[in-house]
Amino acid sequence: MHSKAERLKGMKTPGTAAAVKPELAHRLPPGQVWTDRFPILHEGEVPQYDMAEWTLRLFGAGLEERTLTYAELMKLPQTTLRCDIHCVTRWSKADTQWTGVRFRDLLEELGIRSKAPYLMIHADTDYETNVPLKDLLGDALLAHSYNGEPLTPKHGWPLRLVVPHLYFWKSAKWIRGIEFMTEDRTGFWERNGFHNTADPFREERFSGEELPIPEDEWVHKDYD
Ligand SMILES: Nc1nc2c(c(=O)[nH]1)N[C@H]1C(S)=C(S)[C@@H](COP(=O)(O)O)O[C@H]1N2
Ligand SMILES: [Mo]
Repeated sequence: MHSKAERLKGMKTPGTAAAVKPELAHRLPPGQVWTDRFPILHEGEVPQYDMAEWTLRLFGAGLEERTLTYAELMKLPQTTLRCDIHCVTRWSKADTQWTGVRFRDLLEELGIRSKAPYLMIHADTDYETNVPLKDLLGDALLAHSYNGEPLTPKHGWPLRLVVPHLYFWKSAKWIRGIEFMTEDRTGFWERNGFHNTADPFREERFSGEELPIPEDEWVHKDYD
């Protein structure tokens, strides 16, 4: 029988002494391994910003377009979130800590009552990912800090989304716009073979055929 679990058991993960953490076993989704490092993954270049020009745009079905400056965002209620993160390339990282504005607090503070059930998160550089509204009304955070320090440019400074219960490609770095939609539309990875809903505990990695991503691909990426 084809068994992903069997193959993973025998897998070597160079440089990741933290791969086995028995006390955290119940928090590790199927097919994942823990890492203590912080891999850096994205398409395209790390963007550079003039913060005097930077804005976050909210638009789409059921709301008048709104534009927030960074200063305005920083004045909103701030929340620190501690969570595990899970990348589809099979690394998971436990107890990461993010600070920023909860998505639901943003809606509340801006008086946005749109019931549009789907959102498209627009990000640099030419990245977008779709997330249902219901997945953003819990812990999801628009984060500007990691472990109490401003995000590094490579990890999404000045602002990234963190949706802890979905695979990490939904947590767009360098976000610039949030679009409310009456119907679902697919984002970048969702159009390119990744699963639309992306629940790591249901192992919703791919939408059709498995993509040929080597199981240790992430080990060879850039890290912090
Ligand atoms: N703007 C943007 N955000 C992105 C990506 C991207 O290519 N562009 N990649 C996603 C993927 S696949 C992952 S795993 C995480 C990685 O975040 P990290 O580099 O901080 O670990 O960012 C996500 N957010
Ligand atoms: Mo990813």
